Amino acid sequence: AWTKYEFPGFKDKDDFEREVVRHVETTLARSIYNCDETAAYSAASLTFRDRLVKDWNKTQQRQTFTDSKRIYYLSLEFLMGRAFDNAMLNLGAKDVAKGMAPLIILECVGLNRTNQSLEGLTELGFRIEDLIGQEHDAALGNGGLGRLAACFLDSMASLNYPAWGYGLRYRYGIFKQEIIDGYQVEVPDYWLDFNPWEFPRYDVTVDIQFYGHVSKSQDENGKTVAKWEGGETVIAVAYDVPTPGYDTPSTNNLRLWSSKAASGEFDFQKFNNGDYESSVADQQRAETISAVLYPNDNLDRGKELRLKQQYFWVAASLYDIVRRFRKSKRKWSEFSDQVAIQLNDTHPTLAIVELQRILVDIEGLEWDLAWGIVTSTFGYTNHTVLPEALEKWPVGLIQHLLPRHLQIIYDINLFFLQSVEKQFPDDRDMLRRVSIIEESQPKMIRMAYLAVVGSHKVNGVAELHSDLIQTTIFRDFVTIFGQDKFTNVTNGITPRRWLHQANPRLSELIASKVGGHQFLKDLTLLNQLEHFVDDREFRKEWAEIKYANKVRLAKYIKSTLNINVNPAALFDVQVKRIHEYKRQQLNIFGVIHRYLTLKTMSPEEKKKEQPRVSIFGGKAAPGYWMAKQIIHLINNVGSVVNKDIDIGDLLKVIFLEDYNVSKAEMIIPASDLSEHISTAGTEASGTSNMKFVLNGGLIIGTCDGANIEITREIGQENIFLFGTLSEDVEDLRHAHAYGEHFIDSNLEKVFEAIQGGMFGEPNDFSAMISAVRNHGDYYLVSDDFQSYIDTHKMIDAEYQNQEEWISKCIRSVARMGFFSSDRCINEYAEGIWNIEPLVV
Ligand code: DL6
Repeated sequence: AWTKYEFPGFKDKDDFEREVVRHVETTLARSIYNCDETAAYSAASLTFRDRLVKDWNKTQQRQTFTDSKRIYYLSLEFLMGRAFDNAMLNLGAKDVAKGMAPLIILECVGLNRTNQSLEGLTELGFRIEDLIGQEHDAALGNGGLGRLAACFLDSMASLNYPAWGYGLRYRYGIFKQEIIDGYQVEVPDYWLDFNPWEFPRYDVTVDIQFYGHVSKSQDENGKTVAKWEGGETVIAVAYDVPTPGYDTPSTNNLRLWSSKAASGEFDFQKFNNGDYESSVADQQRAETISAVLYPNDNLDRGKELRLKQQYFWVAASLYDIVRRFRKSKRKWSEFSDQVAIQLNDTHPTLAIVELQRILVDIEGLEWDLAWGIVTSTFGYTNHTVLPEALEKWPVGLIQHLLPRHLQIIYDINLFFLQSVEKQFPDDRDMLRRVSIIEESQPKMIRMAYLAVVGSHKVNGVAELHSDLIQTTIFRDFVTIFGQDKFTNVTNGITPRRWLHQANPRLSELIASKVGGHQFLKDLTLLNQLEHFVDDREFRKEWAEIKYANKVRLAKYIKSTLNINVNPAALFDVQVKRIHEYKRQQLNIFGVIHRYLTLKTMSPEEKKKEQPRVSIFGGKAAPGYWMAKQIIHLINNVGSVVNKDIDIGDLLKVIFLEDYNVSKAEMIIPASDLSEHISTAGTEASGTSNMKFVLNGGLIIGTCDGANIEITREIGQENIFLFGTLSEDVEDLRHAHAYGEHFIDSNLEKVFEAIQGGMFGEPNDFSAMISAVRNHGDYYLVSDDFQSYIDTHKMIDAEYQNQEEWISKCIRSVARMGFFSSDRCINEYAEGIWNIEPLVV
């Protein structure tokens, strides 16, 4: 039975409005006569925040008093997006905010609410949507990995799990993307001008040590004691962000660390000597650590500052976790009964080494006892098998930056290899293969291996991906540790943000059919929608909502790009990071093929064609040249196609600038079809595929990542699958390299058009074509091209039967219950963290 949590927020609308006005006047020190949208947003946020903080305090107190086990989620990225709307919805209090604006305006113009008709004044007021639009996205992440962490925070709070997130408070999140003359240009994203959602904790600081040396001595019992001395110290300052659950008072904490110089503001001696620049240099150097998010997705660049970020963050977080544990006065052997730490990819792997250091060097525990505590505390989630994304750090760099940690890593490796040697005395090569230290030039630390050795559970993020890690990169480790250590937790998304917030009309329509909003807490309740698939009226309402969402996106396209798109056309969307493995190049080649085909058609033939809008969005890592060329080609194709009067509404090609979470909330509900077309075996999971289907769009996809499980759940008649299977990928790559490489005539025609200059300077795109033609076509574009365009042809035909199309969409949504991040978090809680909910 589900009883709705009554948010003890505001007595009524007036109560809320009074507080908003108070915040305008006192907190913001603005006159009510000078209240613009930014001020109204700020005051409304602060008003909600006041309530949120009460729940937050209660949650934290309850967790402390009950001394319950907590999960600590360590992620270098939290792609939170906006907090205001989310807070209102999770608290179930959005309705009180809707009428807020007129009051402020009434006061501004000196009118009394009671004697004026509101109708006449509403247009003077603020729309809640506009206030929501004032908020800067908290974009502390690159893509899927960071957004997953944000969905997990939502689910952990909603399910009442005592959980803390730990991350870095970057001053600059992921860069803003501008498109200038078709090229991506990066602009810094300074997002902290006014952020009501964080609380600086100037009293919660940790000294973080770097560099220095290690001295060893004997204690009174003759035991060798290592001491890490010297070097430099940087201070970590905590900033806390409350993360509210949906329909529960549980409000967890996300603690983000900011770096600050240990030596005060700046060096006065240098300052007094007139050496102004270097007087602030130390301060700046320290602050640089948390200054900027590395903008690489699925790509490891091995920069020293990145390693510094990683250690700074894990050392501060572990200090905090251990400090909390110490307060409980429990024995160290009970540590993992109280603490579970999940490593979101290998970025926090140094936490394993740091905890071992704390236990052995500082607490004086025996190595084996300490190591037992460490391994039972950590779980590691792998998010990629791409070789270029697997983190490795040069031994020399770690030696320089973290000399004691390097010794510990060597010891961990030694004891591990000794046990492997015992287990497999006849397999000498095994030691080389699984060693945490890669014997290359220079020697490298393989962080994924360290994470596997130091954790009790290792999971992939979709079934295929979890199988792949067990049969490829971690194959030997499965042999060594046994199957039980390896598991799968298929990713999920929070339906609160990705349906209720992003698509409120659809959420309400669904609620009206499935017995209210409970489905937002138990997504499997969506299955009741199956009963309404044949209900004409319901299908009509469903279609109207989709159309309205498309109209909204069309207006946005018009306002930003000055291009008219027809909302009745099929909206075909690919929004995600730009990467060759995600194959936006396959998509744009397909679009060019469509354009060339349309150009050969007679007016009668054209009339039968399904109009399309191909919509792209996504950022390329600034140093990823090929990805940037893909963006350039998409824009160039758009500028030719969009003004071709022979083509008109039959095809439009749109590149939406600066794709981020807020834009996703607008784009995803407007999609008819979305593209999840990675080369099989390369996309660990994908989560936008889930968001698109949940919003009543169909998908075209390869047999990759979570597409496979989506197919299993919604039925293969409701998804458009094409392309090579993962088990055939290696053979095809081999064939390209050593056999004959066949490129079919349709793809050749596309290449000829590009090389003939139809879309601008051909040389700009010769590397992209060459990658397919002459360099082994690693991503199998040529192999999959024909089936890709055939599938699109089939889609065009199916789209024409709108009744059937809508039925497919409804059926798919009805079957998406599995993909809630709540299910996913329950699996982690039970199978990895061994943790229980704690109701506040
Ligand atoms: O698990 C979240 C997300 C998956 O959905 C994507 O398929 C995968 O590419 C992404 N992985 C990464 C790995 N990057 N690093 N470092 O972002 O994880």
